[in-house]
Amino acid sequence: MLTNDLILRAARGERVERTPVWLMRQAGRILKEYRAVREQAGSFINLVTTPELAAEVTIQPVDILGVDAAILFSDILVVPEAMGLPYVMDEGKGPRFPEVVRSMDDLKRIHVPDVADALHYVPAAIKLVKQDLNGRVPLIGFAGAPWTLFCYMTEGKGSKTFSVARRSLYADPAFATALMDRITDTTIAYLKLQVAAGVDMVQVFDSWAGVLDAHTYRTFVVPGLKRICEAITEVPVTLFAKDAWFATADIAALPCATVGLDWAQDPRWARQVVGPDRTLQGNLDPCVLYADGATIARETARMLDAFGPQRHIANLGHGVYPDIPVDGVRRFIDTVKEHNHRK
Ligand code: 1CP
Repeated sequence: MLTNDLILRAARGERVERTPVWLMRQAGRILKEYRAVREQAGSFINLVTTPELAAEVTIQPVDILGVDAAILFSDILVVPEAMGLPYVMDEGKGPRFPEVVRSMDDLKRIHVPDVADALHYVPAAIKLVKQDLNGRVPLIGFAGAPWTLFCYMTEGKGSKTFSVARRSLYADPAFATALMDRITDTTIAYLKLQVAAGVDMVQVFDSWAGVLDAHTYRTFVVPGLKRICEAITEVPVTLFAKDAWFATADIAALPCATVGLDWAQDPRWARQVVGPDRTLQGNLDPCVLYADGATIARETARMLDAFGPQRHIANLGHGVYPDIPVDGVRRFIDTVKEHNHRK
């Protein structure tokens, strides 16, 4: 039994006494306590693959910040790794794939793995987190969306345009479809593994949705998201497609519980497009949290009023930046918890 199930109730469209709140990337570099465990782990990959340490940093924001949910500490890139494409983390630079997948021939190295074996450390961490949380708040599991993983697997690293990934959609559609299908199958199995281990809801991050046009997103990406939503029936699913305002209606048509919004989306416009039957999550500009406390409180209140008191999960419009002051984060969380909606 969960003592605080506000997020689950909000996701399911049940009444809540107040708006629940968590932050994307809350388990991470904003906390000095995270940086200490990260140092102890020696490397990012060691932290991700050591269940005791991953569990510890997952729970830190619940204890330190008072958020209404924990999110499993991991990374979206563990899925390509399990499929045969290991990543490396360059200190201070971010992740990179030494090898890439760009042709039918390369695809021979990529398989749909037995996730329980390849990603065994994930359910182990989930079980430890659930034990330690002891029902205080729900645990969110996650995966990268197939398109976002496709971007990293073809490009090999972050990019502003992901033009290698986009090029392959038009230059070699048979390869692109085959790779997307394999990623989607693996993602479904991976999310089901997380659910079986005990996560209470899941979020799918399509961080690079915004590099595609509306038609290509609808025809090439949405079918995979649909398969994921239809497969995960046990817990509420949140779809977060960043910079993809053009796809908001397509996403709202899928059987997901919650639609995540980046900060560029107008909450009232999104509500109109999405309709009344989905929960919205978001969407304060993370940069607001660099401001003084009064500004953070004012902007957060403005956002809360725009969404209204029900069917909303408060969050930022993207992950919290590593150098945002913890005091700003606290001010955001406390403002949500204390907010009285204008009747
Ligand atoms: O040394 C470090 O601490 C590295 C920083 C870091 C952290 C803390 C990375 C590298 N990943 C993570 C954890 C992480 N990644 C979480 C933890 C749970 C939480 O939210 O608190 C989550 C959900 C992710 C998901 C993730 N990884 C996304 C999707 C969300 C988003 O921000 O858009 C993406 C795109 C990644 C790839 C990735 N991993 C790390 C970096 C720096 C990046 C971006 C790479 C790039 O595009 O250049």
